[in-house]
Amino acid sequence: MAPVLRGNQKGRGLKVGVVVARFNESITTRLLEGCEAALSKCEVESDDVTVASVPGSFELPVTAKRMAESGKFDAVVCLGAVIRGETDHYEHIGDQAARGIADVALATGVPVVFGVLTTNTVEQAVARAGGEHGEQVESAMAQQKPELGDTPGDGVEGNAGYSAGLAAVEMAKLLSALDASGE
Ligand code: INI
Repeated sequence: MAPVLRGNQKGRGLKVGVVVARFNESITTRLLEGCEAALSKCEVESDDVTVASVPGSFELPVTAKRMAESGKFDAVVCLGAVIRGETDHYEHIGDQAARGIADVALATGVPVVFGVLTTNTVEQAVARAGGEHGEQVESAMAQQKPELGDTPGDGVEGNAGYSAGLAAVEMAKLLSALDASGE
């Protein structure tokens, strides 16, 4: 069998940009906490993390694009919460955010992670941001450092920001391993 290249969660030295939407801020703040907890577990230095705040999820792609094009970041994480109950244009905002984020990753070659919740209700969004009291983030922080081969979401599936942080590190490491393969 051919060897399988896979990223890992050893994030020391990586530079990560995070864009977080303020719309539904009580939820996106939890996502940001989860993301920062994951990056810290991966030993990404806090000085190597740049966080940009934007009004809503619609503004995530253009900001992620500016970060990705700067050449300063190994990965970019986009965090937002689009909730159906609160808007008629839920579909437009969710779709444009998803399409825009995918476009930025493909156009720049920088991994751009989709940490945007799209839910029918506030309760569902709260649950996917770590639950009422953020227990999942706290328990994530108490865990051992992730092992090589952990899957994004392991241990703290309840916080999509945590999963997004792990995915950013894994993808940055995979793409650099691909660049180095065959050298
Ligand atoms: N932005 C969100 O991130 N989530 C939402 O649920 C939402 N709703 O419901 O409208 C939302 N709207 C704001 C939008 O992202 C832009 O900030 C705004 O349209 C200005 O461009």
